[in-house]
Amino acid sequence: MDLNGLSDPYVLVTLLDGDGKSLQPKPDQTKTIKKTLNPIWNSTFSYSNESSATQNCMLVQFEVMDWDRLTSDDFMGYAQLPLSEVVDKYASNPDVASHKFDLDMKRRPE
Ligand SMILES: [Ca+2]
Repeated sequence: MDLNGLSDPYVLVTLLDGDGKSLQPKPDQTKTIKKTLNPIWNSTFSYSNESSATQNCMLVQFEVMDWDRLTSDDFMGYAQLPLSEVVDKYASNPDVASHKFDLDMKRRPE
């Protein structure tokens, strides 16, 4: 959080394997939303199911960062979504085009 009580959050999205290792050369990144504590990114990232990263993905990790102009960006928290939950939800409602997932943000790895 910045001195003004707000943050400039963006999210790094990373596909992880079963050991929690990144499957991408670098994470995907949302745009930065300046001076807010209630960001809405509305970002879309596409992953081909033919890529080895997608095929080996077990978790999708979302790391929320605070962009800072003069210092390195601050880590704010993270959440992980098991891909099995996504598959289960779509399998149980195949006619629904999109689904919502509730994610619990954590401050540090457990
Ligand atoms: Ca900041």
